[in-house]
Amino acid sequence: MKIYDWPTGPYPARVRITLAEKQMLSKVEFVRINLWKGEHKTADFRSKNYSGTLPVLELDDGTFLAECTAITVYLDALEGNPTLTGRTPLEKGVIQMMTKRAEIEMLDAISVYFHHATPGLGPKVEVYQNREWGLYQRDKALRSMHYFDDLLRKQPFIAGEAFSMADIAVIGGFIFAAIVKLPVPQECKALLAWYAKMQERPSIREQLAIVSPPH
Ligand code: GTS
Repeated sequence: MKIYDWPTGPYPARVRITLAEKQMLSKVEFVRINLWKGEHKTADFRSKNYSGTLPVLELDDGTFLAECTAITVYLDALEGNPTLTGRTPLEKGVIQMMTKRAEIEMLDAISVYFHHATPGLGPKVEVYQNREWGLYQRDKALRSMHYFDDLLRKQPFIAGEAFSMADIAVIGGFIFAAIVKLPVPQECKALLAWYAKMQERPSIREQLAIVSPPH
């Protein structure tokens, strides 16, 4: 298998955390696509992923799977513990719901802020920007941090009682928040305590070191 990847990107980090959790990192060849040079917007790359985003998983039979959630569902079904997408129908449903919520409310919102209200990937890549939309999404992301904080006052993980793909999606939000310098408010104590606890997992600690190496 191949993963089209960018080492410091929050979304590719989600899939690398998944691979690490499932002890599958060594089974994958990583192919670097330089986001800052716009390599993800070329016709060749779009033939692999119409949306022109990373990561993309290429299977040995030539199938391309894009979207972190879809890739995670696929990898989770392949093998190994822990299960990241749930065992029972209800667990599966809740994890999908919370992953989507983490994306819509936090990670994707921060991404929109980055691409629209900051220089983003630079003028060659950011061909359309709408600053007002970006700032609106930044505020939405900040509100979501309070939502996740409230949630984590009542339960240990984003989707309930067990670590899952939804936790990894919120970790992606933290990674992007650090890139755009949007600190999680100090009053979000449960969210910050959860983040500290997440870093006890080697998969997350190691990937955080790659996305934001110590200076
Ligand atoms: N919904 C997609 C997913 O879940 O995979 C979003 C993927 C995405 O936005 N990836 C980023 C990207 O390709 C990579 S990174 O920001 O994490 O590095 N962004 C480039 C762009 O131009 O949007």
